[in-house]
Amino acid sequence: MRFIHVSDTHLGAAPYGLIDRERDIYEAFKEVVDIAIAHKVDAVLHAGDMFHDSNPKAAAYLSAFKHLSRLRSSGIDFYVVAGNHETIKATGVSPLRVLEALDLARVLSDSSTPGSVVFEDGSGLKVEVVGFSHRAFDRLFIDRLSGRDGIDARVALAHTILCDAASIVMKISESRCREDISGSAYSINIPKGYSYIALGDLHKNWEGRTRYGAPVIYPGSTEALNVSEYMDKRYVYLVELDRGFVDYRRVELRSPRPWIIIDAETAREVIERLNSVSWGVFSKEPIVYITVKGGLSRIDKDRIVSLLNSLRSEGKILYYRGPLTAGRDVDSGYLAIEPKEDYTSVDIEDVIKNIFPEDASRYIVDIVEGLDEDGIISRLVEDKGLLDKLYKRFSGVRRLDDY
Ligand SMILES: [Mn+2]
Repeated sequence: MRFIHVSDTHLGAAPYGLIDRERDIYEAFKEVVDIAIAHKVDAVLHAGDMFHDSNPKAAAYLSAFKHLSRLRSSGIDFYVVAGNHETIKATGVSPLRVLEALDLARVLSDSSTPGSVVFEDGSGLKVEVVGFSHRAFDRLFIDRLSGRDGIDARVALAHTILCDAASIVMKISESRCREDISGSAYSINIPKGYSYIALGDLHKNWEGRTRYGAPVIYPGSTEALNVSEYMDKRYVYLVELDRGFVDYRRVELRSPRPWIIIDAETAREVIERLNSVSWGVFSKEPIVYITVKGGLSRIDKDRIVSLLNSLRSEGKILYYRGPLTAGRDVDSGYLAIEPKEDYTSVDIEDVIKNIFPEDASRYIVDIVEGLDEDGIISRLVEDKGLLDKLYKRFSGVRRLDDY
């Protein structure tokens, strides 16, 4: 079986609020589908955050419909798990289910339950793909596979943060990750039985192994949504599976927007670097991101900005962030000319986990997200101990009619 592993396409995102950047996102998704068709794969495995939002805009749906239809006409299956971005908030229907209803995708998991499918390729090889949405991620570490018979190979498809990867890629401390995510969220804790672990959620490329030697792979997002996600190249993985055999390699994407990152000591250095760029090498106008150590005078700032503005009006660069005109620049000796982060979404689960006792937060997350799969509300009503805890937590809060 041959498949493409991709993650975090974030259809519908418009980094920095720019329409050109939204187009970049769709172009990257188109390229992923082009690659899958060119390599004549059996399937595409998407590890989540296919959409940027749980209520995607029309253009995002259009991109998904258009390119998934091309996969379908080429006889290529599309399997996906839900990431945190597309997870159901109130309606209980993830946008991925719309794709499934149109027979364009198979959603393996978009709740707290994992799900799996058995794929049989032309040679009779049976591969089970076990999917874990970001709400089912903890099940990835539980040593209990489906127990189906006659399976030749298993692949895990999961949207989750592993602390060994995050501490390197996102520079989050391991202890903080263990507290925030899970103490067992490590490559080495992924159980035996998988030939390949296809992950999503980290927007940068990372490769690890389970203690049994299976590759644990984050391809990274198909576009950088902000400067912290910058990599000079972006990838999908081409994976070949057979009985007792796995081979995988990175396929570089050509469409992602280039960046010029300048980390300079002085204004003069910034200007020299900008003047020495060979603009002809770029297939798209780059985004410029500049930091200057040592502070800048107003004149130097004006000089840099006027150069950037002329580069932009000549169509050589797409975007830069205007300089800070006040604040910590000169005092701290550090000025950042940086794009404003557009990434302001708040994970409701994080908020709830901070407010409620741990065992209660699980119920409340589900209720807030409009799910009642396991009869949560009726269990909550019956669970006297839990209600007591909630009551204690809020007994200090004045009721509305006390005012
Ligand atoms: Mn993501």
